[in-house]
Formats: sequence, C-alpha cells, structure tokens
Amino acid sequence: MGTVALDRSAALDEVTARLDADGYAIVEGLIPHDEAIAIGVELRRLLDGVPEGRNFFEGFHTRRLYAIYGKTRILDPLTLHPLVLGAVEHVLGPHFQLSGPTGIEIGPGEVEQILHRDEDIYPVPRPHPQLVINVMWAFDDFTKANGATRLVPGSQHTVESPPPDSEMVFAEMPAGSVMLYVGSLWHGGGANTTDHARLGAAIEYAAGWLRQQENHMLVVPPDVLRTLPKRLRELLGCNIYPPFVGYVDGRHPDRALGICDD
Ligand SMILES: O=C(O)CCC(=O)C(=O)O
Repeated sequence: MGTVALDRSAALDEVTARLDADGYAIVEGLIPHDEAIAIGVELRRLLDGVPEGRNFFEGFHTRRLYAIYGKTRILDPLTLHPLVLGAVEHVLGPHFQLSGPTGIEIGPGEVEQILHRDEDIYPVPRPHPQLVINVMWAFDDFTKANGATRLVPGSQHTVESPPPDSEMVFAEMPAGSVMLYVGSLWHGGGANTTDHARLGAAIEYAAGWLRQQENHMLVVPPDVLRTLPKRLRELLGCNIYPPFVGYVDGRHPDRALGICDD
C-alpha cells in the first residue's frame, strides 16, 4: 500500500476527506520547491550548533529546532497557510492554537522512531474529539530511505496500539509538500539509511483549551508579539478560549500588550 497524495490545486474538502478517512493527508508541492529549499537553508543556519537528540524519542542522530517563533519569521506564512488553517479548523473546531512546533532534521544513521500518537501527552480519557493535528512541511525530498514519516493509515480510529503486522506507509513527498496528520494517528519518524539529512518542520496545533506543549509566551518576547499579524499572535497564545480561558488580569492578552482596549 502506498500513500495517497493530492496536488497543490486540492480543495479543502479533498484534504479533509483524506484526513477523515486515513488520518493523514499529503498535498504535494504546496509551496514551490525553490522556496522550500531556501527555508531549509535558514532552518539549518539556526540548527547549526544544536546538538542531536537527548533520548530515544528525540533520536540520537536527529536535531530538533524548538522555540521557532522566537528565532525566525521564516515559517510564519506556512503557519498561516489558508489551506492548512482550514483543515486544522475542520479537525479541531474554530478555537485552536500552536502547540509544539518543531524543526526535525533526521540525520544519517538515525533509526526508526517508536510509533506514537501526538495526543498522548494529554491525559484525556477516550473516546474524545481530536485534540491535536500536526502539519509536517518538507524542506528536503522525503523518501523511505532518508527518514520519511511512517504512518499507520486508519489507526486514528483504534484505541489500542496497532498490531505489529499493521500496514504502514511512508510519507514520501518532494520538498515543498505538506503532510497533515491527526493527533490520534499512530506514526513515527523513519530510519535514515542515506548519507544526507532529511529536514522538515512539524507545525503542531492543539485545541484552544489545552496547555500548549511549548510555552510561546516565554519564547516570543512582547516587543516581537506586538509586531506579528493578529492571527499568528492568537495562535501563539494571545487569545481567549471562550468564555475566558487565557485572560491576563481579567482581560484579553492583547490589552496587556498595549495593542487593544478589549
Ligand atoms: O520527523 C518525523 O517524521 C516525525 C517525528 C515525530 O513524529 C515526532 O518526533 O513526534
């Protein structure tokens, strides 16, 4: 079994149909290849000096870029991509935020990451609505050999971990493509048997009432928050989950930033 990929002209309902059925959706070439390579150059500049992972989950031959929105503006447009935000809203409803966005460079010699569900960091009894969706942007061509993400299609419907003989697919896609996958889908990074690293950014979104995986309010200083587009500021946490989760001194966070009088 291979993956099903849509092309860049895909409509939102085609993407959400794939997410609902398989738990993931790939849109090939959503941004131009050259643009993806240029973003990769900037992320690798930021990864320079970042050590490889500290444990089996992070990967001992994998480098991760955390605190992205405090370090670069290069992923802002992708984070706000209308097709992505439409699909995120379909999965999480209207109130969502960024959770743990991470640049992930799987280096040569990396082994398969354990299969896991991104939502498992939250101790919420099942069944429950989707809590998380992750959006993996490719800045290199993702191949089975260089560590393309492994997915168990349809496993978002099962509570137990998938049996060892479950059908697995590899999210092979050219640089500039994007793969969305719901937080209940079993997946993991692939092994890299090549001599080149594979770089992507997993931009993770979560329901607006959850604690964000990374604390963006300490990552992005107020002076920078004030300069960001409102929608990005909201996604970083300057927002209210109705009726009043997330207030500062009883008011909208933008008021604390001196941006509005709400
Ligand atoms: O890099 C990948 O392909 C996936 C990594 C992943 O699932 C994770 O680190 O949680």
